[in-house]
Amino acid sequence: MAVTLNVVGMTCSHCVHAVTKALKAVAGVEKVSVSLDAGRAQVEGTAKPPALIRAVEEEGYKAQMVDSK
Ligand SMILES: [Cu+2]
Repeated sequence: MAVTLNVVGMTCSHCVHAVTKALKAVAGVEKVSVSLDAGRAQVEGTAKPPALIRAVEEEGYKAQMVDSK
């Protein structure tokens, strides 16, 4: 499964790192790709979208799911 999240609030590479790390820590996540310019995070693996959104929000950013397949 691949989930694309819209992530609001990232302003620099540290934010990208924080979001990437938080998503990678979610059980079932295999691959994470975060784009600062696009404000998007792409996550591959078996983790459920709500768990991914929660992980991003715990870092202080806002996230919405834009695509899941
Ligand atoms: Cu930052």
